[in-house]
Amino acid sequence: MGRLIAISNRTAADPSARAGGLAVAVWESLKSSGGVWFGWSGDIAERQSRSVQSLKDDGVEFVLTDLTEREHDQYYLQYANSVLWPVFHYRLDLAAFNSDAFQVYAAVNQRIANIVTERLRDGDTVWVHDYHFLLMGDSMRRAGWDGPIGFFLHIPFPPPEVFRALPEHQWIARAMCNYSVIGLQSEQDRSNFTRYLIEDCKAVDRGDGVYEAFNTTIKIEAYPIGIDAEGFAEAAKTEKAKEASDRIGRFLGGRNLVIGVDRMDYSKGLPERFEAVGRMFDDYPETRGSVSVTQIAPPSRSKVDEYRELRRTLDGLAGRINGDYGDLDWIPLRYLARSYDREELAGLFRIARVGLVTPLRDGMNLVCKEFVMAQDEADPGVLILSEFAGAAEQLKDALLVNPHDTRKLAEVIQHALTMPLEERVERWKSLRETVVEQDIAWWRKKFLKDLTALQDTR
Ligand code: ADQ
Repeated sequence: MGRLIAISNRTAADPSARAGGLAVAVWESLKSSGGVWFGWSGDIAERQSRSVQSLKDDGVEFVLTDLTEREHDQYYLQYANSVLWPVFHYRLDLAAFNSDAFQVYAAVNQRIANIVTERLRDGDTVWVHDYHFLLMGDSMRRAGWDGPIGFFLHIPFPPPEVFRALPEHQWIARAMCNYSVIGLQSEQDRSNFTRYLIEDCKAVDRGDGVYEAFNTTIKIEAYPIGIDAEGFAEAAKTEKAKEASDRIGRFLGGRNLVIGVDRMDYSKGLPERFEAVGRMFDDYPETRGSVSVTQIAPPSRSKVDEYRELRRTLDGLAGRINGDYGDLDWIPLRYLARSYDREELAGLFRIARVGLVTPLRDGMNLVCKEFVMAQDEADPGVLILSEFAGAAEQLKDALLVNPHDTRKLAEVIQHALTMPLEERVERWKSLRETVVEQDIAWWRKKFLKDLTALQDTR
C-alpha cells in the first residue's frame, strides 16, 4: 500500500492534541504507513503572509496552512459552524443561511485541495474527515487527482427533507459523489444519505453498499467510530484518576454521583437534562440530599451567538435548581464550565453511579463509550443514553431515553439510581463487550479495508 493521506480541519500536529479518539485513530494509521496529514495550522494570517508549513514527527508529515481572517470567519465560523453544524443536527431553526459564506467555504476546500494534490504520489490513499470538507473530493478531482478518496462524516447526516432546506444541497451532494467511499456513523445516517441520493440524484442501488450516481460508483456504509477502549480502562486506574475520584468523593460525602460530560453545545441536550434533574428532585423526594449531579461542560466555539445564549440558559437553570432544592451541606446540581484531562474524566466516570449522555442529536458520542470503559467491574455505574446518539444503535443495553421527555428522563435517572447490582453488572458486561470489540482500531481497519480495496483494483 502507498502512503495514507489524511485531511481534516484540525490535525494532531500539537502532541497534546493526540489524546482524542479521532486523533489517535488517524495518527496510528499514518505512523504505520509513513503518511501525511493536511489541515489548518490553527493560526490566522494576512493573505500575503499566509504560509504553508511542513513539519515531521515520528515519521508523519504535517502540512498546515493558515487561514485569513475572512476565511476563518466565513468558512469556519459561518458556513461550517453556523450553517452545516445546525442543519446536519436537524436544527434548521438555528441555521444562519449564508451563500456568501458558502463561496468562501468552497474556495477554502479548493485551496487546500490544490495544496494536497500538488504533493500526492501515485498509489497514495486519501482519507478526508468531516463537515468542513464536504466538497474536498470534487475540489481534488478539479485539481487533477483521480485516485480513490475516502470521506468520513463525524456528525449526523439529516433526513432528505431537512437537507433540502440547505440552499446549496444539490451542489454539495453532487460534489460528494466524487468520493469513492463515504463513511457515516450510523445506519440512520446511511439511510438518510442514500435516500437523498436516490430521490434527488437518481442514484441506483447496486447492492452491498454500492451506489451509482453521476456516472460514478460510490461505496456508502455505516462505520461507527469507537474509542481506544483498553487505553481508557487503563486511564481510569491511574494515580491521576484516583486523585480526581478522591477529590469529588470528599465533596460527595457518600452521596450518589450522577455525571454528565459534554462540550457545551446545543446538540448535547443540556437544558433538557437540567430540567429533568429538577423534575427528579420534585417527583422523587428521596433523591433530595442523597444525590449530587455534576455536569462538566467547557464552552466551545464561544464566538458564535447561540453558545453564549446556551451558557446563559444553563446558568439560569442551575441557579434555580440549587436555589429551590439546595441546603447548607448539599449542592444538588454542580455545573463546571471547564475541561478536565482524560485521566481525570476517567476517574470521575468510575466513581459515578449514573452517566447521563442525552444529546438531542449526535453523530456517535464517545463519552458514553468512555463511561462504560471506566467502570469498576465489581460495582459498575449505569449508562443513560439518548436514543438520538449514533451510539444507541450499538449500546442497546444502556437505558435508552428520549431526551425531550424530561418527566420520563427524571424517572429513568431514579430507576438507574436504584438498580440492583446484579442488573448493573449484566448490562455493563454486554456494553463493555461491544465497546471493546468495536474499538477505534476496528473502525479504522474497517474503513481502510474498503478504501484500499479500490486502490488495489486500479
Ligand atoms: P464531539 O461532538 O466533540 O465529537 P464526543 O464524541 O462526545 O463529541 O466527544 C469527543 C471527546 O471530547 C471525548 O473523548 C470526550 O471525552 C471529550 N470531551 C467532551 N467533553 C469534555 C470535557 N468537558 N472535558 C474534557 N474532555 C471532554 C464529534 C461528533 C460526535 C462523534 C465524534 C467522533 O459530534 O458525535 O462521536 O466527533 O467522531
